[in-house]
Amino acid sequence: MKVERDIVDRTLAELGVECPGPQEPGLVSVSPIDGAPLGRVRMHTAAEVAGMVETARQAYAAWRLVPAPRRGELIRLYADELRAHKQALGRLVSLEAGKIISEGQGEVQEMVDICDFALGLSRQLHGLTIASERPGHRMMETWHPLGVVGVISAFNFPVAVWSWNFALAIVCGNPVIWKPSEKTLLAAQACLALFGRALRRYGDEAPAGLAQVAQGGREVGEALVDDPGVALLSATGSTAMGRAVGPRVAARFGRSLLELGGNNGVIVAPSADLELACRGIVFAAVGTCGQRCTTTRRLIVHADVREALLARLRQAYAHLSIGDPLASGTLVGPLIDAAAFDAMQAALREAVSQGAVVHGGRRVLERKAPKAYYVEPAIAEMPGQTDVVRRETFAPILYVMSYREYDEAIAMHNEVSQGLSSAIFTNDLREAESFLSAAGSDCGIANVNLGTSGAEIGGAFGGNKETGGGRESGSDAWKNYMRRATNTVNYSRQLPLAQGVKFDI
Ligand code: UN1
Repeated sequence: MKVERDIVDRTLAELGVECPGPQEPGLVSVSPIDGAPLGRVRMHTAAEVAGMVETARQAYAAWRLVPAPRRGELIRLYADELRAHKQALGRLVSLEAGKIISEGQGEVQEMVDICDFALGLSRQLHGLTIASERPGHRMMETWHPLGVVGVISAFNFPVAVWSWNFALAIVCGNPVIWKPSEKTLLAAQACLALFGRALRRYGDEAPAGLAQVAQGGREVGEALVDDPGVALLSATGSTAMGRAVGPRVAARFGRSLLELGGNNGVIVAPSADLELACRGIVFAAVGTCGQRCTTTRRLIVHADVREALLARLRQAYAHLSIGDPLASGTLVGPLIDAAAFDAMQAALREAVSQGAVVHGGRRVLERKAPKAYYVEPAIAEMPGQTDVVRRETFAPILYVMSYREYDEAIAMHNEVSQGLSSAIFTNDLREAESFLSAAGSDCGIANVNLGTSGAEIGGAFGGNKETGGGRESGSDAWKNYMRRATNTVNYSRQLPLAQGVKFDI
């Protein structure tokens, strides 16, 4: 299997991505499809990041004064570029992250959707008016732009998650500095290039430095984390990364928005439509080769329907087409790299040592693609929720446990330390409502009769517990990117004090 150079060159040219000359310090982007280099980007130093923060601070001073609906217009123009180049950008996502074409395109659609949402929001950045206890007084809250936003994103959603942050940050009046994953460097350059085209159409109102990309390794990320000029640091990645980033940003009283690991469970009740459940589970368990933070990793199935469901799942798994994500008909592309493959194999060995019966999980296509890592998605039948099940392994492993009583299923579901997404398949109204209730799923996302992945942008996205608590994308997530002021106006001729305090001078 080999990525054709011609496709790469055409894609990069259409998107306006220019690779630096060989004399410049660079980072190489490698395709997980065949393990071969796709291109280079210029690498930045920590000192350069400090310069970017300074540029962004100046941009903020000007951009915050542009009326929000005018800021929205810039995002509208950006969405035009994304619509026009959806095929090419989606293909680049597939080339760099290894997702199948439909999922690559879907990711760009997610960008378009959040831009549309942000555009509407640019006329809706509203605060409350609040009844004052004092006569002749009015109280209200106002939302102001926050400042420079830093975004650290992961390889698995190389463009969508950044754009959730970017589109909202821009309409909220903030410039963004983006440190993409070192595995998806070119997709970030492409987003920047397309935004550059939108800026040219927008005209002079936009200051320089609204969107900057800082390419590099850990030191570049740390420069953003530690710079007091970065008002909000939004980071997506592992719980380990969040554990390092969160306290450092908090130490300088910065704001952080963390979207960390998930260990998403699905409960399948005896009344469930098993056909629907099977389809929902397979997409969520093997889509993006198990490398979404919303991937279904745990299946908690009622003992009475366990065999029937497992038979369907095994049948579906046996017919999955695994291979070149650019080829039509493929459902499962490669893992991102050798380390991901090693982690998957280690988890499967550990599962076996903890009593698992494993189906699938082997490497395939090794002869055709010796430097790439294609795997059969695995189903691991577990004796219970053992240690390996409680950990997030970023690979297509579906751990299966059974239950007898509904309460037991909920307890098992909520027992893990992560809390991103969850689902129940049931036709029992009481179970469905209970799952969504205060005593039900403890996750940030809880679904009934659909899978754990593939959320729409209109809702708030994020999770609880070790998932970090942040909420991005829809609903009122925009408030992360603004600072709130409570304002009281006295339009009387008296000066009554609140709480009835007397202070006569
Ligand atoms: C992620 O994996 O970091 O809900 C984001 C989903 C996508 C976003 C996933 N809309 O699966």
